Amino acid sequence: MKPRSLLASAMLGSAVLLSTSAHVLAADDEVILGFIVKKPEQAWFINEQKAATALGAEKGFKVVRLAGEDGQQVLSAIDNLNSQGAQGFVICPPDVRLGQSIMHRANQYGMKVITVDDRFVGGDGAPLEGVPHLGMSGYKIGQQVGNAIADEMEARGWDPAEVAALRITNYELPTAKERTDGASDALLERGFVEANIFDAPQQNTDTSSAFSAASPVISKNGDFEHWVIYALNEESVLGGVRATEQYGLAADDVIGVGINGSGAAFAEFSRERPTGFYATVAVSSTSHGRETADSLYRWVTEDVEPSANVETQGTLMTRSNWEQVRDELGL
Ligand code: FCA
Repeated sequence: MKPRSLLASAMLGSAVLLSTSAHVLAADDEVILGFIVKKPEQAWFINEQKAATALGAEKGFKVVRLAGEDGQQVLSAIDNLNSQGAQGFVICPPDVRLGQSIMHRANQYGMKVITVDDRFVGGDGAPLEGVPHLGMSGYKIGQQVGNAIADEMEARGWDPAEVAALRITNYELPTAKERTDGASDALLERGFVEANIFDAPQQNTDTSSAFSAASPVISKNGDFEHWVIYALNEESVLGGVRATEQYGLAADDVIGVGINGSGAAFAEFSRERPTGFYATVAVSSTSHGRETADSLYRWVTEDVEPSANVETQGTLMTRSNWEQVRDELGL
């Protein structure tokens, strides 16, 4: 460990950062926080990092935005943060099972860590204790998705016996499972036929992996004329919608409902003609970025321990209200 980091760690141990020794270390007094995300190209994560940076500009701390698309890249990002003198970082990890190794590296440097969106799990599959987290209330938001689909099926007068569901799954990620489970349960409560739900397991949480997972499932069940689509996020639902288009289904025959309410959904709602992407449950990525950065900042500077787990809520966003919801959520 570099002497500078040792010193920084020692300082972090004290509740008052601006202690008597602080004047000697003027350069180290600057608060520097990392914000590492698994998918730096996705609008959700771009906005989270942007919001954290904006808060830093307001409050006087620096945010270093980094990509962590796999374990190796995350560990290098942490090394990089240490060499810049960072006191901690917020992270949405590329794989929640990396929690222990990420914490090991962070602890070596005396850095504080908060997870956002995807929560670390330990060897037993349960959330890793001791790492504060802020994320969506997955099951509830999933139920909102299921109910929005059921409402729209009714509005279109579809007979549930003749509707197939494309459930794009990612069961290795607990927040993804909670969301699709919530949607399935709500749909079943509303009379959806369980045998008509078809799983398309995706390898990743993006549009292309969802498209690859969805295409064979749609062609294998070509007897169905009406499809509903849900997944952990709108990027994945968009992959499913693109697969129905490629198969030749019309927008009127598809009801896709996503989750996030990010630029990916805005672009879709801005198209001249409606597509099968009917709606999304929007959550404020701005608040996710701001709140986690703020908690970390207060933890580092005032020793205020963040809440163990904060769950955020969503609002249904459709082609007709998306601009209003976007503004309400500060997106
Ligand atoms: C996960 C998803 C993202 C976003 C976030 C809150 O990380 O992959 O798209 O929904 O949770």
